[in-house]
Amino acid sequence: MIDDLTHTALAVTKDTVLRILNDIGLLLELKGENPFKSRAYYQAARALEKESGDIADLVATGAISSIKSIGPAIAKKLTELVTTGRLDYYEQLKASIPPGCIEMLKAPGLGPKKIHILCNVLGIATLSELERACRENRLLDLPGFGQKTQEKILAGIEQVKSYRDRYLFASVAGRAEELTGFLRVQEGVTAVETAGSLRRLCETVKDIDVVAASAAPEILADAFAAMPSVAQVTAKGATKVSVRLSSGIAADLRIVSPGQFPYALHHFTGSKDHNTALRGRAKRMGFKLNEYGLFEGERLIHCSTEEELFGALGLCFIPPELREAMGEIEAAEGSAIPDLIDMKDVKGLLHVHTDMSDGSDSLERIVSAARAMGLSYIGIADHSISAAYAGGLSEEAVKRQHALIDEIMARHPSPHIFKGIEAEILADGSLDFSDDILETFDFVIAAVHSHFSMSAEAMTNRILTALDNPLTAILAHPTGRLLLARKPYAVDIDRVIDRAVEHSVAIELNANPLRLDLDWRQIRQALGKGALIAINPDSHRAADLKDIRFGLNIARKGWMTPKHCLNCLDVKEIGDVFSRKRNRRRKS
Ligand code: DGT
Ligand code: CA
Repeated sequence: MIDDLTHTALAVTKDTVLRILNDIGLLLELKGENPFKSRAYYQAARALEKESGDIADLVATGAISSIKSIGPAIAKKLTELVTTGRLDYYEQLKASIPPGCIEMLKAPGLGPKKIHILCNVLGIATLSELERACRENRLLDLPGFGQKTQEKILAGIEQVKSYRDRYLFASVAGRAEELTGFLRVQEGVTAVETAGSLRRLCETVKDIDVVAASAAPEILADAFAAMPSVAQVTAKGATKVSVRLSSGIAADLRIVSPGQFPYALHHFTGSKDHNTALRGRAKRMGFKLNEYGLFEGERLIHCSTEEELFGALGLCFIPPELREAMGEIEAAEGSAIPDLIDMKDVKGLLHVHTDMSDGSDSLERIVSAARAMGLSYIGIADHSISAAYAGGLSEEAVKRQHALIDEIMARHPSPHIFKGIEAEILADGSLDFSDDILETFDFVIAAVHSHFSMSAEAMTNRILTALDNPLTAILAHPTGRLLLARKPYAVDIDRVIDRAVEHSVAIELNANPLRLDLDWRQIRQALGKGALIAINPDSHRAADLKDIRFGLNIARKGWMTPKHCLNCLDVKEIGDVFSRKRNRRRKS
């Protein structure tokens, strides 16, 4: 979505160029320009996405001009963007549209054409003006709008409002690391850690919390406030500095003395409910716990690490990601904190797209990326025939892909390539390929990508039917949510989990940082019922195999250990799991 791109001297990446091309297309649509104009930008983005060369090289050699679908005018703009880090045309275009109209794009049910009408016919320029117009039924007289559209828009506005001021973990984590890296090397600093929801590996965060210990707090406060990435200093005292970064997110730095660090780090890591529970425990033991220390009367109980702090309270260390007041204190009391899953436990990755459907890298490239990651297997799962929007594979294409996989495996036995498919769950719960075709795959992932607005009962039955198919090995992104963008569809997840357990279908934890679906709270619930979870990258580029780390964060938040995870099985074990599915079909 259109973002504030504050240009720096940093090299412009291909992703940024693609995003800006798509943004220009959208902005032109918002302005009500000739559709040919916006289409030219969308087409240029698609063409560039398929190019494997480095964007800077394409521009430097002039090869950018010979790419089909990139005409001279767009090539010139791309050259300006890549060589100067800024595109004047884009900046002017953004400035010519009220920010409120751009924000409206985030509301489901509102596309650029409708927003253009609302802004130009009704003169609406902000989300709250639009909300008022809906409540006053002023949309009903507009061409192409009706009662239903108006209701949908209102629901969309509610959603945008509820997501305002939160950020995806993945879009903030890198910035927080830069920030702590900067603070660590400042004079007098003895310790720096991120805290808050970011340290707890939450899927979205409101801000960046950092705790630092320093013998020279004033110097550190000044250095933090003067960082080049700071757009505004919102509060500045001796122990706390609050800023807004130029990317829009707020960051809070708490500065404490080295002796206070473990207590402050624990306090500002939270969660609030965990803190409340731990303070209650301390009180029952005759202590007082706060951000300044653990006290017995006036006496400070000395702890030099968080481990020692937990130890003083009779507990083993609680990893930050578990501090959600969901039984972690009781578990730590009995030394029953699980040995949480880690990247070293992951043997392979499933649910990987190639350029045969809507991925952008070839099978071979993906396989080499998997090899470089040290994986012992990879499970290709492109879209199936009825996913026309995503270049779903025809039966013919499936045969070609299988032949290609056989050929690659003959040349390189490792990593092993499992032949999979992400089959569409149709509205009636059947899968879109016949079982005879599905049986030609090693594994079948069943996925809902359509008819999201069914009733909970209908959606649940639809998914249960798909789980009843003896060939279904994995249920993809079980609730369909897109973080900060789309709510889960209505579904009785308890019944879905029960049925998945009954038929030994693994439930996906989709590692795409926008999805992270199944939610960690529900993962915990699913583990309690004996579910097996597949942590899948759902990658559309070789580089996105690394998204697995976002899935692992959430898996840990859901108390997962390697034994709960399908892709912690070794190649032989997972091959046997898949074979059992096919045998079950033959018997059924
Ligand atoms: P967020 O920012 O909404 O993503 O979530 P958090 O958990 O980072 O919340 P935030 O930034 O408001 O506060 C950071 C931590 O500081 C929080 O997890 C626990 C601690 N904290 C803040 N305010 C309070 C409070 O009023 N009481 C207690 N016990 N702890 C607090
Ligand atoms: Ca926070």
